Amino acid sequence: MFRSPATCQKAASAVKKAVAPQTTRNLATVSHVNSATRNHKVVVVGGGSAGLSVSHQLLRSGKFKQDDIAVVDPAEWHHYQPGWTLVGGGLKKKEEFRKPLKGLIDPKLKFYNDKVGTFSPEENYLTLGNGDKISYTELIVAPGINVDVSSIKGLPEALADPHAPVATIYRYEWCDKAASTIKAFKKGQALFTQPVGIVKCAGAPQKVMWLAWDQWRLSGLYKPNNPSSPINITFATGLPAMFGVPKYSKILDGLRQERGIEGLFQHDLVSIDGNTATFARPDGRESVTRKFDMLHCTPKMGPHAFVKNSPLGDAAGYVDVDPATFRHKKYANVWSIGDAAALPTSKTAAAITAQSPIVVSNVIRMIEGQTHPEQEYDGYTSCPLTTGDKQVLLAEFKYGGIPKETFNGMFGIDQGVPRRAFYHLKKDFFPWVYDRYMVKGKWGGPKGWIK
Ligand code: FAD
Ligand code: UQ1
Repeated sequence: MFRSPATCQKAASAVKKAVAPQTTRNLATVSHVNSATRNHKVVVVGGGSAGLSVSHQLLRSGKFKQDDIAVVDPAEWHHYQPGWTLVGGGLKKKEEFRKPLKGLIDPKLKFYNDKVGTFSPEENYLTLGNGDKISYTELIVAPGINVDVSSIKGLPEALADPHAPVATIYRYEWCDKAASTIKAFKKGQALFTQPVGIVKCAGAPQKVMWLAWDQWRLSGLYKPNNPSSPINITFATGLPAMFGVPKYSKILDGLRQERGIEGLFQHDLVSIDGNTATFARPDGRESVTRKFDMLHCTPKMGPHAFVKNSPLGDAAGYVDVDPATFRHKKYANVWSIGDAAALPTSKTAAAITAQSPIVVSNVIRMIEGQTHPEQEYDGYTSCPLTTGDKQVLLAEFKYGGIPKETFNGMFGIDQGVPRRAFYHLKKDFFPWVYDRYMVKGKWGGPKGWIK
């Protein structure tokens, strides 16, 4: 049972002082917030994959009443972003993967359809874009990351030009342009890029390439290792390998070679000018230019400025949390999961299926007067790699890039082998279970449905 908000806040503050002595708490500052509805036990920043999962899992615990939990998000639409790869590959329509955000939020949650402007973690409140202050006992920060199209010179203009054969599945606006560009492409050099640095779902830049490869080879436009092939394909990545986990990287590189796709490693796209792409090289090496006739580009990504410039960000701007418990390293009543969190694992919705129940359990413990989080995260994440030919390699791994394969554990199936069953998981099952269960707080990923 919960105590009254005032008692609860005092108790929570006392225990938090004990565990985070460097944090100055001043609940007097909170009390000047004049509206009771602007005072919540838990405030969740972001109504994306993480924010919706967590806020509904908290609600479903039965421990919260009307407006105890608030969600803050300025968006009109909620997107199932993993679907954008399927759109780029010509398998689905983009409208299938968005829904009005308001309609996904349980009426028992208080929804502020506004952006967070600033955080004041010393004083347990944040401000909205309209200047209102929202105070909290526990704060969960999950606003995702920014896909920075302007990180590549010339890209915004090329994306906006309907005649330029340049697209990206990384933004709703352009994922259907990726599909039409791939479909219309009949001859010449196709270039697919991946930048240095953190991106969401690190496999997606090559997933769309494999789907394009599949279309072109089926229509006879791509012939591997054949000089008469109308289309040639290059994968240019800022990274030194096809994928961050050695087991899967080796298999994917084998596919690349077998299929005659050129690999340019440690090539980081920095600008495009007409049909010329320029790549930065590491260790002071000369930049490289390449001509292309079609480009699928993955922009650089990074933390939102309002997180980066706040007291919550680490040196790189991600929310500075303990990678096992999700508790902020400085502010004991601040938590973060999802893309915005400084977690050394691949940023995916699959990872959020494992993170959400843990942060929910830890936050509830704090609200109930415990001092230490109990549950710990092992870094689980997954990347279902569409490899073409209606197959998917279901990469699943934990911290350290160590494979943690659900179906290998259950049935002894090696998930490094691309399979048709995994293709249907990716194309049909995951979108369905996300929509019906995950955003409602009822899906625990590899652990199945949450009771
Ligand atoms: P998001 O889902 O991005 O949500 C962030 C929310 O925060 C948004 O609603 C936004 O409006 C809100 N917000 C932003 N700024 C503010 C602010 N100032 N105040 C309040 N709210 C704010 N994952 C997989 O598991 N499998 C895949 O196959 C896969 N493929 C992908 C393919 C592509 C092309 C992309 C783009 C992503 C893919 N992902 C995949 C990754 C997955 O979509 C993300 O990891 C996941 O959506 C992250 O969830 P999140 O809640 O942290 O952020
Ligand atoms: C998952 O739960 C999920 O969410 C619905 C995905 O889509 C975004 C995934 O890609 C993956 C891999 C999972 C994990 C679930 C299982 C059963 C492996």
